[in-house]
Amino acid sequence: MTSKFRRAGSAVAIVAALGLALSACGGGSDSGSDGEGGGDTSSITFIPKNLGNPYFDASDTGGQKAAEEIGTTWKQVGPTESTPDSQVSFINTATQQRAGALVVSANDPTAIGDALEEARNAGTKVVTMDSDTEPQFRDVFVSQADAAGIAKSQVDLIAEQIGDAGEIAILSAAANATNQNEWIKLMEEELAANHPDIKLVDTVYGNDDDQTSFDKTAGLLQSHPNLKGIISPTTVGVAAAARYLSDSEYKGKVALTGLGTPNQMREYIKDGTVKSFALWDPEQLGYLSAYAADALASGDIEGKEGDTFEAGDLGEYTVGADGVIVLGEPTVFDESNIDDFDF
Ligand code: RAM
Repeated sequence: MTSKFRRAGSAVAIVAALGLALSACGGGSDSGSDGEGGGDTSSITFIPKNLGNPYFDASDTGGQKAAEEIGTTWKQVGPTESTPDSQVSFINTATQQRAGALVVSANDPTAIGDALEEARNAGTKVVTMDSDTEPQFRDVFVSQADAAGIAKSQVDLIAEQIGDAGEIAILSAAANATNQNEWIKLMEEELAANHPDIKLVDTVYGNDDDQTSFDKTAGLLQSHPNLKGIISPTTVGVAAAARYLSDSEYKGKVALTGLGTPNQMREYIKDGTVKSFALWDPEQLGYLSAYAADALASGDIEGKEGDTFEAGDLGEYTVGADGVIVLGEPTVFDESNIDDFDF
């Protein structure tokens, strides 16, 4: 921890403590409603793509932990559906409440741009995490891992499972999601460059909704009788697809991989529906995002390339080109290690 950071951190803690004493109520977290916490200029508001996704609940836990360490407040609010502008009203409320910083996983690269601009004009710092907006709308983007590395690992996993040949499909999240669309573009490039015998026959969107993703899986299997594998680069999609496959004639015949949480995928690894999948730690992503948000809100960093800040247990991070901060490398989960993880 730099001394500069320590000073900023304790100032934030004092402001937060005063805020709590004045309002004589517990700080915000996890309610899913906007609350009335107004005017705590060190507070951090987390707006995931949608509520009810264990992935974002894990990020919320990490953010909350970091906020406690820092001595500020953190709360999660957000829409029930991951549609392009469903986050706008939550951003506007946080702006009116003069939140110190927003941490947002964007459902669309531009639809929330005006609302974020207003927030920043009012002095609220903006961190995108997990799924970015266009760079002009935020101060920094906390990225889970290098996008090309994620895409390559998804393609490598399916190639390994289907003998590097045959038809595959992608079951994605929302059609406009910045993160999934970037990974899909890079997966297509990777397939074209290194896997000439794999044919991507369809890409469908489950909107990070369990039932929609389940139904889209059924649709893919019906429309493509020769399908050999599915890649689902969304924790909601891959779990729903695994549930469908595990109880169908396709179990063990159609391969499935993607980005999933070990807790949601464990039973499908154990029952043989899924051989391997990947992810980073979403709790760490929330934790790092909260530290980045606080470093911006306290004036410790501006979000410029080369700025450094301390992120608690994770150590020091440096802001890279275009304001991007990268958490680390994804992990591949299979039968041999799935029980070592709990998120
Ligand atoms: C879902 C969301 C999130 C994505 C993960 C892999 O939870 O779409 O944005 O990063 O999957």
